[in-house]
Amino acid sequence: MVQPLKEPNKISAHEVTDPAIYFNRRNFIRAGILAAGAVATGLAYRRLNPVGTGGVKTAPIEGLTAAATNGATGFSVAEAETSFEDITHYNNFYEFSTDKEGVAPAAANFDTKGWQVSVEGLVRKPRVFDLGDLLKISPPEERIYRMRCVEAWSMVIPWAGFSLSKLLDVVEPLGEAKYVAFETLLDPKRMPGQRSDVLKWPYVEGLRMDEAMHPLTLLASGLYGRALPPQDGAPLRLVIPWKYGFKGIKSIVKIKLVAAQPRTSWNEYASNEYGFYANVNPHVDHPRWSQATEQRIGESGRRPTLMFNGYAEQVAQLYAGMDLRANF
Ligand SMILES: Nc1nc2c(c(=O)[nH]1)N[C@H]1C(S)=C(S)[C@@H](COP(=O)(O)O)O[C@H]1N2
Ligand SMILES: [Mo]
Repeated sequence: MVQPLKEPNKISAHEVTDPAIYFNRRNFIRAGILAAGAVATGLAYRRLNPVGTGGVKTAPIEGLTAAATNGATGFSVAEAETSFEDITHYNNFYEFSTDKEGVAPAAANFDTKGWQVSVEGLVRKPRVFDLGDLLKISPPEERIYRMRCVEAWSMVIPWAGFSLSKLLDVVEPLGEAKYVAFETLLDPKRMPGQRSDVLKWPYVEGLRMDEAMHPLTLLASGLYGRALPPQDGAPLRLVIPWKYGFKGIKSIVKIKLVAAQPRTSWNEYASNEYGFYANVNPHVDHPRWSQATEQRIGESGRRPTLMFNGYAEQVAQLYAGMDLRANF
């Protein structure tokens, strides 16, 4: 979304570099490292030796296991994982920078000590969780999901976390709760991008209750077997793999169960371009670009975008009977 927000004369050279060219250059640089890594893939290896950490040092996540699927599918895609280097150096996180490569350096010293998350609203047991207590609700699982940004690039990311439903169960939602509203930290001292009015702060997002309770909806605290780096939304973010990336709100401090559809940041910014649902849909183009194909970061060429980002089998029934063109 960066380029459309800026005057042409404010776009720096690297922002207009085609992602394919940019990443092929970087792939070339790390080809040697990857060749060594390819013979020793797997959770244990990655946990100890994330490929190309690029100076990102976060704690390993203890007790990480594969998702307990109970026969359900979609928790792990069999597609090449995007490198740790790309996942942590090509970011959208406007609280730090609107420049994708500028986010990692701007967020490097983001301090999450003492982090708390308030879970409130239409629940029987509202509670302010210390992060450590929240993370004890359920064991961390590795979930390998596709991630499709509305800007038509994509990645495959091995997240760590557990289903949001586990947290919601703890606070006991009331029958009147129909939606869940999420908020990012508001603190312009620690998040310098909030001193600009590029978006209205804090960043807010929302889901319908059944979307929030879907087992694929992930409360993520890590990636590649380590705690989330700041640029990816430390210490806690949302990941909804069948929706455009902007629904995956980062650095969450508040989760509120509500009766009415909550406001969401990008919808408020441009409601004709970014809907509340934001389900990945190759048949509904963005007003200014096609959504039919995408650039998988680290690959050359484009691949077709899949309905619900390839998770139709798991989630299409949530939208049965809805007009997906009107509810985009
Ligand atoms: N608080 C907050 N959350 C955010 C964003 C943001 O700017 N601020 N950007 C969103 C967008 S547009 C995308 S594509 C993903 C990017 O996640 P990643 O940088 O970890 O790949 O985060 C989403 N969550
Ligand atoms: Mo995005």
